[in-house]
Amino acid sequence: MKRVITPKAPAFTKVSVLGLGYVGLPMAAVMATRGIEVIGIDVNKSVVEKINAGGIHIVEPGLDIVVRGAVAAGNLRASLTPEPAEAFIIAVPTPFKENNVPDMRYCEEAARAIAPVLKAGDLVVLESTSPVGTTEDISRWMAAIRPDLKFPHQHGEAADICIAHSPERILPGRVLIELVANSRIIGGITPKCAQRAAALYRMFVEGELHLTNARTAELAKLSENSFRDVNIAFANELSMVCEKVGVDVWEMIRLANCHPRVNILQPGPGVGGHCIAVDPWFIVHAAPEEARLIRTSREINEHKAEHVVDRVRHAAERFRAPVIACLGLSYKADIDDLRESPAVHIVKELAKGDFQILAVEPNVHALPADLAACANVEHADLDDAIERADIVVLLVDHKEFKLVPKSALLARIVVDTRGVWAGTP
Ligand code: SAJ
Repeated sequence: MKRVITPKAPAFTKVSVLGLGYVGLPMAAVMATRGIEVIGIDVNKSVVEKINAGGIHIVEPGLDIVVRGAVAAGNLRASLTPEPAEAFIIAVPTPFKENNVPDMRYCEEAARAIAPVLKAGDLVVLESTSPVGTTEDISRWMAAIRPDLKFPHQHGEAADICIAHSPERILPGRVLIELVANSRIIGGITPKCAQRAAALYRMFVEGELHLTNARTAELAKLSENSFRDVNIAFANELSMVCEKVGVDVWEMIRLANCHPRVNILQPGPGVGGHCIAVDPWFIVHAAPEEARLIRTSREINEHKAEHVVDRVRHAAERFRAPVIACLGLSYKADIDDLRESPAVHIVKELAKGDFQILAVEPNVHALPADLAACANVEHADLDDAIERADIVVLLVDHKEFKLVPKSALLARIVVDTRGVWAGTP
């Protein structure tokens, strides 16, 4: 008898992504390229319109082509309001409030927005980096709106809805590669929730999927970013020690790293971005007595920006009306993301002084509103800024800045926080 092999039905055919930012938009676009019908939801009307026109609102290598292709193929569209789907991925910001207390308002709003369109059998995945317990909170927030459905925090494996946490791990600048290649942690409120979420990620992730419970997944993500923060704090502390004892920190770290078990990270003007500068506080907030190293590291990294401001102010004392070129505003090289950027903080602090500041940022069209409002801050072109400056402060190691010849810096005081021109007098 001839055996008929029927192709396996895809685990999910329609998925909704809430939050079309640095994480949600690439994720939505990549899923769409795998033939899944993807509806991206965002509260920002101009973002929705831009995506539906095949455009993007962020800078990320290759993303424009993928989004354009997915929209043109009819697999990706954006909307302001959620509609029924088989799976919902929440990728909204999780900032903190005053005193470093986590602000879970966007997650709660997303959960409440999804609840009305949920049906038995649906999956909800929280991707946003969140304090321990948030995935269970999502379940509670939705249960309050949908008493007709059984949720896993109450009904365990008998629940109608599966809910899991799968924290994103993508590195801005390498998003499209890492989204597919990186391994992922998938933490379910129940084992069935984890299995169901794994079936979704298996549709586009080539890296390994590690299944666990939601609370472990939440803390693992916070620990990954805290690990990096602690290690950068070590490098930043060393940079200040080196300044005090008259040693070139870049050469010293390069040599120390020749040891087979030593790998010191690079110092900088502080740590920025929406992840590493924020997430460690979620651990400190949950366990303030215990998380002493994590707290101190955050403090060192925040202090490093103040230290740079002091150095520049000190250098400026030599001039009657100092012109200061500040190179870079984003939180790291070759991206447009200004969130929690130490460079922005440093420029704002310097703007309080009696200086003329020339801010150079090739990845943005205009200065952020609060800097544009400062009468003594000008968005300048690189060559013009260096030409006019008494002091050149290198804040971000953008590729354009690496090409500046040392000869262009002669007769200027250089404060190089990234070691791009290490060895420059
Ligand atoms: N930095 C240094 N020295 C270094 C490395 C970084 O000063 O040696 C600074 C950067 O300039 C930047 C900040 O640290 O201001 C963070 O940059 P990053 O490249 O280390 O990380 P992010 O914030 O862009 O992305 C991180 C990643 N997490 C880890 O590497 C553990 C990424 O995988 C996460 O997905 C992302 O956080 C996130 O969204 O949580």
